[in-house]
Amino acid sequence: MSLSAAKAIQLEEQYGAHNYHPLPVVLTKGEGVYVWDTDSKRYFDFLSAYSAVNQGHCHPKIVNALVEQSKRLALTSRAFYNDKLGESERYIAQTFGFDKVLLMNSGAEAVETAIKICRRWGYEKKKIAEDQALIIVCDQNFHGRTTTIISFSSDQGAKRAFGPYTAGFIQIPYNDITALAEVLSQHTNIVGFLVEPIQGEAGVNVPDDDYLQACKDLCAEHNVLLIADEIQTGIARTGKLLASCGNCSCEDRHCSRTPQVKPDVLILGKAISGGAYPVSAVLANDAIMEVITPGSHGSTYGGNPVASVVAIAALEVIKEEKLAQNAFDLGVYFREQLQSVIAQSPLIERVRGKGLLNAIVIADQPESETAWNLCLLMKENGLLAKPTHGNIIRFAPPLVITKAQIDECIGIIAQSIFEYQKTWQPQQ
Ligand code: IF1
Repeated sequence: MSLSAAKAIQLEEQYGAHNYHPLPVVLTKGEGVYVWDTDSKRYFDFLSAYSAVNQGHCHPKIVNALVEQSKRLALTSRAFYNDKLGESERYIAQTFGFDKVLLMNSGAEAVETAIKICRRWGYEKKKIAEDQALIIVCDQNFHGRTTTIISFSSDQGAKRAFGPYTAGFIQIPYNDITALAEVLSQHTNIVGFLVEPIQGEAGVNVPDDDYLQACKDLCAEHNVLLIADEIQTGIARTGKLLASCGNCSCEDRHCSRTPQVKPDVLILGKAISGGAYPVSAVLANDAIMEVITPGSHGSTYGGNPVASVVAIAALEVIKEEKLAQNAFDLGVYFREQLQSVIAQSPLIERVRGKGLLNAIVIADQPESETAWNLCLLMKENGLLAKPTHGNIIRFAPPLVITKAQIDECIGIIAQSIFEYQKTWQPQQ
C-alpha cells in the first residue's frame, strides 16, 4: 500500500534536503510512456527522467536483466575481475565505435572522468606544462553538479556560494565557431573542448548543422580533444544513436542530411541504462585512454556486474525496437503538429528540437510563472512536463511512444494552451 500523496510530500518536506522544487504530483508506478500517481491517475511522461527513460518505464527486458544479475552477483568492486564487465565494455565500445570504455555511475562522474583523461593526455601526450592545462566550455552549459563542474557553469543558481572554484576552464559562446577559433589561436595549453551537441538544460539549444564538424576540424588543427557530452542527447534521443556522431543504427536517409562528427572523447549516461540503474561511460581510443593506468581512477560501483548487464540490455532495446528511427520520424511529426497549434496561439513563440528532444518557448518573461502554470494545467490534463529555464518547457517522452499517443499528447498540449491563454496576460 503506497503512501498518500500528502504524506509522501510531508515526509520529503520534513526529512529531505530541499534541493528540488518538484511539480505537485506523487508518482507510484511507471510503464512505457505512462506514469501513475498515488490516486491512480495516469499521465504521459514528457520528461522521461531528463531523457534517462528513453526505452520507456520499467522495460521488461531491462528489469529482467537487473533482477536476474542482482540475484547472482551484484558487486565485487574492481579489486577482482567479474564475468560481466568485459562483455559490456566490448558491447559498448563496438556499439559506438571506440577502442575502449571506462564505466562510472552518474553523468557528472563521467564528465569528471573525461576532464581527468583530457588533462592527463595534455600533460603526457601534448606535453603541456604541469597544472597549466585549459579546457574550453560553452556558456549556458550543463554538465552536472560537482564542485569542478559548477566551477565552469554560467548558471548562478547552480554555482553561487560553492567556491572556491576549480581553475583551468575558458568559457565561450555556444554555436560560435569564431569564438572557438579565437581562443584556440590565443592559447597554446588548451587540451580539450567540452560541448553538448544540443544544450538540453539551456532550453534545447540546437546549434547550426555544421557547428560540430567545424569544432572537430578546429580541434584537430590545434591538437585539442573534442569531448562530446551526450548524456542527455545520446542513446537515440535526437533521432540518431548519437546527436554528434554517425555510428547510427538508423537508416542512411537520416544521416546523409547532417554531418557525421566523431568526438575524441564521448560521454554517455542516463539512457545507457534505461532508467533502471545508474550507469555512465567515457569512450575513447587507445591513444587517449592509455593515459589511465592502474590506481589513477575508479569508483566502488563503477562497472559492476549489474551495471554491465543492464547497460547491454538497455542498448539492445534501442537497437531491437529501432528507437532512433522512431524518435526521428515522430520528432518531425510532433514538431509539425505542434507548429499548427502554435500558429493559433499568442502564448507560444516557437517549438525547437531534434528527434524527441523538443521544447516550446513561451511568449513571456523568463521570470514569469507562465511556463510553470502551463505545466500545472497540462498535469491536470494528463501530461507531465517541466520548464527548463523560465519560459521554456522541455518535451521529451520515452522513445517508445507511438504516433497515436503523440496525437493524444498534442491534443492535451493544445487543450492546455488554448485553455490557459483565455486568461493569460503577458508580464510587462
Ligand atoms: C539535476 C538539468 C537536464 C546532463 C548533461 C551531464 C549531466 C546531465 C548534458 C549530469 C544531467 C540532469 C541532472 C538533473 C536534471 C537534469 C538536467 F536540468 F540539470 F540540466 F537533463 F537538463 N551532462 N542532467 O543533462 O548527469 O550527474 O545528473 O547523472 O541535476 O537537476 P547526472
